[in-house]
Amino acid sequence: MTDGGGWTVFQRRVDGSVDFYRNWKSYKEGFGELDHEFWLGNDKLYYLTNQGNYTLRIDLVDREGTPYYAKYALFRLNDENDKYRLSELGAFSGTARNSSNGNDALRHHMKRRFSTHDQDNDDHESVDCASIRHGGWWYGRCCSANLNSDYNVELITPPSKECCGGKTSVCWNDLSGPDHNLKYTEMKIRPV
Ligand SMILES: [Ca+2]
Repeated sequence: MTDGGGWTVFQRRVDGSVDFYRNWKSYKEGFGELDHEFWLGNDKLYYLTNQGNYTLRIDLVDREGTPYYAKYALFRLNDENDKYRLSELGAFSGTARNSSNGNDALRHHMKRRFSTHDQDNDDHESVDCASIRHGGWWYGRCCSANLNSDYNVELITPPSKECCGGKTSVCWNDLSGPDHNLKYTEMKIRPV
């Protein structure tokens, strides 16, 4: 019932009980448990986000317990032929951004195609981002947010431009605090 309700949740990380380091077919079809940790599936996300215009909301809690959210006025995926490209990401509102320069971590991933360890569709020629960052995602070179990486609530410092200082963890750069490592995430959509 966050923010007026009516949201369809398509991703959640809570405790690391579900392995997110999975192949293309698994991300295509979805995995996990809907009332716990899961990925709804790229085919469903494509179908849902092309029925009309959808808003994306992402709720995050860092390892210290500080909550953040990111909201995007528009969110859309292309189909499998275009590797589930993140084709639309509208204007940002929320708290999950760098307070000094206004950057939000998902912006780097706009227009990127989805990659898994068995399908390198990223924009990094010399590196297989999904393999080194452990998880399916819309990688560019490689990521400034990665909510499908390994669940890992150790303190990871210092943060760098690359997600979580190059370690594998559920991460979102451009938070106001020093720690970009997350212990809770939820991604959800709602018709505009
Ligand atoms: Ca690559």
